[in-house]
Amino acid sequence: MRNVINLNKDWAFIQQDAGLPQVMPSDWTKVDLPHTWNAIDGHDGNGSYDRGKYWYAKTFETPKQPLGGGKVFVEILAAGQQATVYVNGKEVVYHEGGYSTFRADITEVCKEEGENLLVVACDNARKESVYPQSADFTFYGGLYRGVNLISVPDAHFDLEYYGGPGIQVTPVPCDCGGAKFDIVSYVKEADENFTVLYSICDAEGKEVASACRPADSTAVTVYVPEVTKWDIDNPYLYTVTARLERRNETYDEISVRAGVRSFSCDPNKGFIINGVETPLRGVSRHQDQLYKGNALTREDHFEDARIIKELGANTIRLAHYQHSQDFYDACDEMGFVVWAEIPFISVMNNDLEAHQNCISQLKELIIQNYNHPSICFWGISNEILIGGISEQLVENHKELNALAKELDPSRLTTIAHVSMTPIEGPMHYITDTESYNHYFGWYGGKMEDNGPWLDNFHKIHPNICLGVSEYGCEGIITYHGPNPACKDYSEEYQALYHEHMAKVLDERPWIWSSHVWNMFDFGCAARDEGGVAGRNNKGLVTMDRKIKKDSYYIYKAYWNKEPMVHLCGKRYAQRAGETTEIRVYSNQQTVTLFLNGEKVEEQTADKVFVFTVALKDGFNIITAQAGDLKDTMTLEKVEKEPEIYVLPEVNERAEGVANWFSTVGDMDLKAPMEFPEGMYSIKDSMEEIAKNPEALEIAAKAIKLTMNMTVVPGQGMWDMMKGMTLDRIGEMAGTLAPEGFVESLNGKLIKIKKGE
Ligand code: GCB
Repeated sequence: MRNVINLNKDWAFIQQDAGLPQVMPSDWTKVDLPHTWNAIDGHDGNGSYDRGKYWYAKTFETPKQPLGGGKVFVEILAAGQQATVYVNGKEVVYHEGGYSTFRADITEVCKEEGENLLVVACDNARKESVYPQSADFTFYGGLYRGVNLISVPDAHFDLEYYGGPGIQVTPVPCDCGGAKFDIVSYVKEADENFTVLYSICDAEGKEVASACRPADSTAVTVYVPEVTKWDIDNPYLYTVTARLERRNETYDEISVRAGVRSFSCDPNKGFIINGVETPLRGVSRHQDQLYKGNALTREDHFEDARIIKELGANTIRLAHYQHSQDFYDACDEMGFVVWAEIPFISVMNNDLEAHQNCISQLKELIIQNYNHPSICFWGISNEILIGGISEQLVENHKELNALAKELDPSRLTTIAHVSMTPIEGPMHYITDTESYNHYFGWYGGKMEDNGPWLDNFHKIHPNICLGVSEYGCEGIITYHGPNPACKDYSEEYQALYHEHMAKVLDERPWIWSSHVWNMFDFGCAARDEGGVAGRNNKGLVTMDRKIKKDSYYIYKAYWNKEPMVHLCGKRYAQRAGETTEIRVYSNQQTVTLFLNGEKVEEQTADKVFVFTVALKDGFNIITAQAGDLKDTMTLEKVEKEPEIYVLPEVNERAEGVANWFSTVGDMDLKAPMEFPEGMYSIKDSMEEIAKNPEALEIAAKAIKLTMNMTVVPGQGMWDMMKGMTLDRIGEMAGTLAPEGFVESLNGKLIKIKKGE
């Protein structure tokens, strides 16, 4: 029989490229898995993190099959980002891609008696041909999901095909109330005496159907006369077990869970599950937590899923790579519709090898996760036009899409376009559904631009199923003020932005899915924004999972049917001024506000209730009440609000923009821009501009002043930015660049000669 032995305990680790040890090293650090060496520096704000080739070692005894013979595999659940595995000094597998499972047959190199030495060299240094290369998150290194040994008899279900489970189950509901389960399993080294027995059990463990097939022809359709469907509110799971039998003995056994559901997308009706139109409204998630990095336990994954469930979301985009089986399990069990994707992101590398890496990561994603009923969409790329478009890029997308459809005709494909992807062009109609990442109201533009943009696209492309794959803005719970504005990083602006977006999306059920960027703040070592370096702070919840920001509750009011009332501004606790605004989010019709026990007002509204109150000197108790529900906070009236409420940079940048214009001189900012030959201009890429220190200084200053991004060649977000031209960056900045700003930038650049 199969024996799976967990090897997570008692590893030796060294954060040096120490080379292959011949014996178990005694002077390395003792660690248990899951483990990453970037748990701290991956988001500590230091500007960089350790990317290198580091070594793990562990001893194990060769597991034995009762009848002798058999095979032994090592299973690495993921290794960031490239890994070479050795057993007793011999290389057994090299794997590229930091997010998928891989295995190696180590039977021949294991010892008959005594201990074997397993060594893994993990490497998260940049490798041009392995995705991701440039992206807004930390590429953690290490054995961060764990390692197993698997011992099987000679005849067994396949373990070597792209790290898959050896069985593929496709449940298809029938109109009659039953379902057919198309099942195929992959058997290795079985002779004519072997058969495969299939058994389908319901959620209570009762067998509801079975089948038997010869081991050399395992495909079968099994019919279950009455089924309970897998749905968002009732994620009902069947278990399908395959047993490899020889006479009266089970040689190998595997089980997977399966859910019976039908789904589709329609450009006008949005997402439909089991015949019911159900707009998908939810969040994106990265797989890391504060000071744990991506070395998360099954409990950590389930806890994240529970927080998302409490929000009331019905979908999760698992960005930007394959996540842990634990998380897909949680989604199967809790009823989320999942968008799973590969890290083909930001900038395409033209090398054939890089394309092959995309292909192998897509194969692994689909083959390893095929059976999860929560997954309905395969995402083939994210914001890939940041690096510009080419015929090859379009071809590669077509190839990836065709591959996804070939491996899995039962699901839909999708793509996350970067905001400036032209509305017309070759990137459309490749995948079954499409989505845009839009940050109007944060990086550029106004939040009010979102609705009209979506309506316009829908009008131009009435046949495209359109979703919003990302939208969001930073919210840092220290910053507050009475007049929240874009780029002030305040908790209040983030909440206002999401109030707007929640409504825009609620009013457009034809949008097949929307995903807030992001559910949780996450690690991005290169970032330095809003006074919190090393992280992306667009989460609705902080990276330590301790604080739900006000923006979390607006979605709870929209999406979670359980009655709730939430007072905003609890952390904006010391307030100045004659009056102050109190916002309340609730899914109840009527909310009453009390100040120090006295009723202020009763309001009837839809989700957002806004009251104006005059605080008394000193402490004030504010209570919001909706039916039996209450929420309370204490606010202090002060002469002057604390300085820490305002990020110093916010004022400095406003002054900086004004000064910028004062140095423009008598340039006519309304005249058409000129682009003289041999001179720099906004049409140049950042890489070109970086060749001239003067041009770079001007460009970097403009980007800092408008978008608050720090540009230093070779550092931080440089990889993502270097291919972009300044006019595209100007487009991104939108209204953050005041009128005449881009013209004045061009005016400054065209005075600088190229090649000097
Ligand atoms: C995006 C990217 C995502 C970033 C996000 C941001 O569009 O897809 O990886 O983290 O923007 O916050 O800028």
